[in-house]
Amino acid sequence: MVTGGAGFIGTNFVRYVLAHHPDTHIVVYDLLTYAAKMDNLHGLIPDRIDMVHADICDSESVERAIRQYHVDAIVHFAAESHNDNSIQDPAPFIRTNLYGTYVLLEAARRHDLRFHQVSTDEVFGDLDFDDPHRFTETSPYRPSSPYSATKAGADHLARAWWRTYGTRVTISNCSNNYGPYQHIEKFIPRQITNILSGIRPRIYGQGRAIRDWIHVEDDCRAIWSILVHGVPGSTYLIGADGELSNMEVLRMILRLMGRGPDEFDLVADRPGGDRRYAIDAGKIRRDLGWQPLHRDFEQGLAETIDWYRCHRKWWAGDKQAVEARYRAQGH
Ligand code: NAD
Ligand code: TDX
Repeated sequence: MVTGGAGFIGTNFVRYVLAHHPDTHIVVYDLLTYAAKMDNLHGLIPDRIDMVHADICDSESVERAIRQYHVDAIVHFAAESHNDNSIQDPAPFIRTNLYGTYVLLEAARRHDLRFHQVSTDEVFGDLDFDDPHRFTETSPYRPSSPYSATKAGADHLARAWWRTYGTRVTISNCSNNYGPYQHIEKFIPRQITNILSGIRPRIYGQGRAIRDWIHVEDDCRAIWSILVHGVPGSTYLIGADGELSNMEVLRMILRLMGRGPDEFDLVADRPGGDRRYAIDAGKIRRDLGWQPLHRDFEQGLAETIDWYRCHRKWWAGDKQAVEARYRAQGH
C-alpha cells in the first residue's frame, strides 16, 4: 500500500515498481489533496493497481483497505510537503504528518506489516556553508520549520513503534528530489513554468541556499531496495552528491531555456529558511549496493524542462492560483 501514491514521489514510485517488479500489486491510498493528480496514474496496468481515495487519519478506512487488499507492506509517502505552506498554516501538517503517521503505524502493528517511513534530510536542520561534515544516520534531529518538525516527529514515532512493539519499520531520509510530476509550488518546477508562462523566475534571499539534488527515480530505486533488503529498525540516508546553490540551479535553468543569466527577480527570503543540506549516503551504498544512476544533473534538469514543456495541460490550471498565493506571501 503506497500512501500519497498520487503525489510527486509517490507517482514516480508506483510507476517505477510497476515497470520493474512484475509480481507486485499496488494499492494507492491517497486523499487527493491539491498536491495530487489522478491523471498521474492513468494508463497504468489496471489489474496491478487499485486506488483508495481516503485520508490516512481515518483509521477505519485504513483498516478496510488493508483487509480488502491483503496488504503486506506500507510505503508511507503521504504528507503535507511544502515548507512555505507550513509557515502560513501548520495545522494540516500536524494532522497529516503526525497523526496520520500514528494511524498507519497502529495499523502496521495490528497486522504485523512492514512499514517504510519516507522522510527528509530536513529533520537534521541545516549546515553552515563551510561545514566539512554532511548528514549521516547518527546526525541529531534539529528541524527548523513546522513542516520539518512534523516529519521529525513522525520519524520518532516510527522508531518508537519498532523499539516498543517490534513493528518492522525502516526510515529513509532523502535530499531534494527533482523530476517529472513535481508540483509547481516547488523551486525547480516553479521557475521552469514561470519562464514557460512569461513570468520572471523568483529566487529567495540572495539565492545562496544550497540543496543536495537527487533525481526522483534514484530515490524511488533506493526506497524499493530498503523495502526489500533493508534491516527493520534501520535508517538509511539517500543522496546523490548533488549540492548546488539555488542561484546555480536557476542560472542553469535560464541557460537551458535560452534566457539571460539575470532574467530573474530577488524576493523575500523564507522565514527561518535552511541554509544548506548535504547527505552522506555511504551506508545505503555499502549495505544495500544502491547508487544513483542519474549522475548528470544538467541532463536531468534538461529532461525535466522538456517534461514541463510537453505537459502544459498537467500544470497550467494551477499556475495562477499558485502564483497568487506566493504574491500574498511576498515571494
Ligand atoms: P507531494 O506533496 O507531491 O504529495 C503528497 C501526497 O500525499 C499527495 O498525493 C497528497 O494527496 C497525499 N496526501 C496528503 N495528505 C494526505 C492525507 N491526509 N491522507 C492521504 N493522502 C494524503 O509530496 P512529495 O514531494 O511527493 O513527497 C512525498 C514524501 O516524501 C513526503 O512524505 C515528503 O516529506 C517526503 N520527501 C520529499 C522530498 C522532496 O524533495 N519532494 C524529499 C525528501 C522527502
Ligand atoms: O520560488 C522559489 N524560490 C526559491 O528561491 C521557491 C519555491 C523556493 N526557493 C528556494 C527555497 C529553498 O532554499 O529554493 C529552495 C528549495 O525550495 P523548495 O522547492 O520549497 O524545497 P525545500 O524547502 O528545500 O523542501 C523540499 O525538499 C525536502 C521538499 O519540498 C520537501 O518536501 C523535502 O522534505
